Amino acid sequence: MYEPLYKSLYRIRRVEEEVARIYPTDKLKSPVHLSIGQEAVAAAMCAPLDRHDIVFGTYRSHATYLAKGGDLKAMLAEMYGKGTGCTKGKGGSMHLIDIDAGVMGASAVVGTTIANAVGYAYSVKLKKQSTIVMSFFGDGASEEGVFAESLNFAVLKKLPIIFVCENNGYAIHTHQTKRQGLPDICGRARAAGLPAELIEDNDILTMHERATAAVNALREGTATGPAFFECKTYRWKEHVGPGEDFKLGFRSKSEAQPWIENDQVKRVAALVPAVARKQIEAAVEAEIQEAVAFAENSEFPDLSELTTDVFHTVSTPAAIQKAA
Ligand SMILES: Cc1ncc(C[n+]2csc(CCOP(=O)(O)OP(=O)(O)O)c2C)c(N)n1
Ligand SMILES: [Mg+2]
Repeated sequence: MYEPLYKSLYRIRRVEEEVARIYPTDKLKSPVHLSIGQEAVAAAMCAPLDRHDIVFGTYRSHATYLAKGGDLKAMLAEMYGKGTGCTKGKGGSMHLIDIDAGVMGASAVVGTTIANAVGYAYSVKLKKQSTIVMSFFGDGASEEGVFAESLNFAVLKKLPIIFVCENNGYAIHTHQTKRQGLPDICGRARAAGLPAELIEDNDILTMHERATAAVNALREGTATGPAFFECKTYRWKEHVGPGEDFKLGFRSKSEAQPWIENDQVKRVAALVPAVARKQIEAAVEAEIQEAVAFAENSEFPDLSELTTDVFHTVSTPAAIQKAA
């Protein structure tokens, strides 16, 4: 169990470190919301899912995309704005999608994919499929009206969905306690009728154990409706971008320090035998190098792509120029 978990964790951490390294060169054509420090949530919660199961994420979804098996080459090419990217270079980091891997896309609009995930779970139920849907969102998203509406509908219709709130304590620069009169997200889920569990300290092994139990319960039919997890975690980097934000004054490095010391990547690394660990790390490094080269060597989309995948179609370059 520790080896696949370590591979998933290490891969996310190293991909995002590479993204942070490349970002200042301006080769990446997309803003990036990094999950460095938070990888454990996606790695643990996605681990028990099968490839045909479905996840919906947010603009901070590199970790979810990778943990669910999303294609790394298509992800990096997307962030480079290349035509080989997962949305042909049109969406960037905030709109990662890999339908084959069950990654159904993300949105920059906070909270929106919670309802998308519930809608998907409703279709699963109507079609009597065995798919499990997982919805990832932040603590800030739990303040959107769509959160309450979606939870209510999921309970009402007994949908096969697991909600995962990645509670990193902040919505941009504002702490949860400065936004929520009652900072108890699990409490709100329970009020909607869901079984809700709070997992503290970014604890990957507890998350893994609890996610496995919830997924098995849905598969075996011992659970007949949705489940909810609030996973406490911490973002090490700035809200958007590759740097740090401790100088802005809304949080301190000393607040972050215990989370950094409680690094789950290092924790799981120590549980994997050294030989296996080195093999995993070498394989991930090779995959990243190959994916970066793929992204760099790919072409930008053709000009004609400007007018495809849009609601209003203007078909020829001459027509584009005329429209402009
Ligand atoms: C509907 C909507 N309102 C506001 C914003 C601006 N905004 C972007 S990210 C963000 C914070 C969301 O915080 P959280 O859900 O905790 O996610 P995190 O960034 O911490 O992962 C806000 C308010 C937005 N994108 N969409
Ligand atoms: Mg947050």
